[in-house]
Amino acid sequence: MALLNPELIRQKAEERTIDNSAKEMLMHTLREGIETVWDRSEMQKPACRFCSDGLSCSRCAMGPCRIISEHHRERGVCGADADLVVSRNLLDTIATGAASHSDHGRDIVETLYKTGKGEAPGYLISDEAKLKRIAEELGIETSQKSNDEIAVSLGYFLLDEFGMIKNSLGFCSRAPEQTREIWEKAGITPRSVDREVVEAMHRVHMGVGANYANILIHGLRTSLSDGWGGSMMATECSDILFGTPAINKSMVNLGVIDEDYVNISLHGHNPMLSEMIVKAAGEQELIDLAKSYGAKGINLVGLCCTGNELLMRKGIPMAGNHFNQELIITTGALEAMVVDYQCIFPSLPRTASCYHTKIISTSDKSKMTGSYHFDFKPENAVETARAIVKTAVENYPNRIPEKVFIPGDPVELYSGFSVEAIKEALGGTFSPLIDVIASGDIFGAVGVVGCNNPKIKHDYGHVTLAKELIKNNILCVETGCAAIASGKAGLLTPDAAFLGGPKLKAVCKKLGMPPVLHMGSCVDCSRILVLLAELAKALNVGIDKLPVAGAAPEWYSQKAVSIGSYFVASGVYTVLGVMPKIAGSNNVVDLLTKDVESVVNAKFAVEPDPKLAAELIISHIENKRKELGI
Ligand code: BF8
Repeated sequence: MALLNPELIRQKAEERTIDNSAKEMLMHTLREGIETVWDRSEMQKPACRFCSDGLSCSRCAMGPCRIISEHHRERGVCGADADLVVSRNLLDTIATGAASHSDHGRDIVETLYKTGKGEAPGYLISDEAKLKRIAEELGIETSQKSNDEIAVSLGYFLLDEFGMIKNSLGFCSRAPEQTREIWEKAGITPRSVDREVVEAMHRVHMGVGANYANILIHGLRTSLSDGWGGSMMATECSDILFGTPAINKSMVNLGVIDEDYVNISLHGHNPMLSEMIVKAAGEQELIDLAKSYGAKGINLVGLCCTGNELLMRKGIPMAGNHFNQELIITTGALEAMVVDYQCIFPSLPRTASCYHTKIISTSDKSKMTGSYHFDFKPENAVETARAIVKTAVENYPNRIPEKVFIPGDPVELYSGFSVEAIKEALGGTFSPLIDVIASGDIFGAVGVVGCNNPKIKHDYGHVTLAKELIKNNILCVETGCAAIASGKAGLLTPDAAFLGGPKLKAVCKKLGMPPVLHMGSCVDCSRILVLLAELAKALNVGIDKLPVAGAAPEWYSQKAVSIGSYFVASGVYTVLGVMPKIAGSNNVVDLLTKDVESVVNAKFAVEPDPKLAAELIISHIENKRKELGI
């Protein structure tokens, strides 16, 4: 039901987000009675305490069970206690996240393979040098081979990394020796992608894993198969196919929607779809079709991580992050939202039903009730992308002008900070970066990553943490929805250096760089791993010795749990802004926030207040600097 009191509406919007364009749209949705994620979150309250604490189990048909120690229900029907129920649930969560990133990676690797085979018309090898470099790194002979042949060999090699026979992951050799020794000693060196995920599913079956610590250690191994496996493959092969990102300038927030154009938003994660839509939308025939309907042309805008992929490589404007996905529909000026998979609200067709917007699903893994479905595959990518764009253009005359409401002006941002782009900007070597870290001009670096979650005011966690860190001369490297939040808040420009501490400000001024660097989508957290590995190897230490940290201030997704776990397993202290569902087991909490440090020299912390999270991180970096003697 619509809220009619304007003051209440303004207050509610203020409570929900710090994104000004989102605030305007939220007031609009509240006035119009259009349901959003915040409303649904309120309707779900109060949350079940057992579920929040990880103490409910519905894995088998003897249950469902809830562990309630004060009522003598200390064990489920199978006999599992709180530690086991919580740890099994958490391993399930990590495996889901690792599987999601890695299955995305597999789709990209398969596209590379098919491109080499000539079975994916429309796709090209865009970065030939990177194709050769990665192939050679993995021991593939390249000198006598054409690019297509190398793509086939590399694709085959990487597809094999998912399987069970090799029992090793090629990209793990990128980690410093000291870090790999820690993994070996702890028994968490990942053996392949699918093996770790399948084994995780096996271990959570009733009557298999019955020791919480043993279960959680496998969680770390599973997450490493994501970070140094599936996600890294997704990043590297996307760069080969679509180009390695270089520093570029673009715009962000809901204001990138242009009333005069056919607007299409690209939402989801996998660039194999969105890159083809970009090509199709550039075709004169489709632009002319748009003009024939009275539009000035076709305007593509990104959302979430597929948006990040396009922003990083092509400078396509970004409409926003996770919690902007419903609000962009309510502008009334969106002809189509094209989605692939992950982080797409299943209710989008319902939201769109109030407008003319068509939700177009494209993956057979991710069909949605109420969407228009196009079966997109590497083999039919060109025709399907054209058909999708044509559908969007033909929907333009259905737009209802009275419903159009586009908030504010977009904000400028810089993105494209791949490891290669950072190295190039530093003059072809990481030495200048290491020097400024050693001198203390950059006190440390923090990977701020992850999502939006209604438990934290939209973007407040990300932006507040980033501001606190840069104020303390700490460089932020960001991915996913965190990076988009910083973009909307104006932190991704060199001018934002004025918000930094005096030392960081001077470094940013000298190098002309923003104090917060956008390193890409969530699978591109693997770029952060590669950067850390390069820095650690230059200093001849393990990653655990670096003055760095990770943070996920507003995480919601299983993928974010996998990222946090592989950060920690790689030696990076990581602070979460939202408590995972583990509070029901003190032993699990202690293991993850204390004892795991004796295994991988890193641990988790949970701190919802971003200012306090910054304090934890600063003191951690101080300690690491002392240990390094810098
Ligand atoms: O993979 S940050 S809400 S869009 S899960 Fe999703 Fe979280 Fe955004 Fe990208 Ni990542």
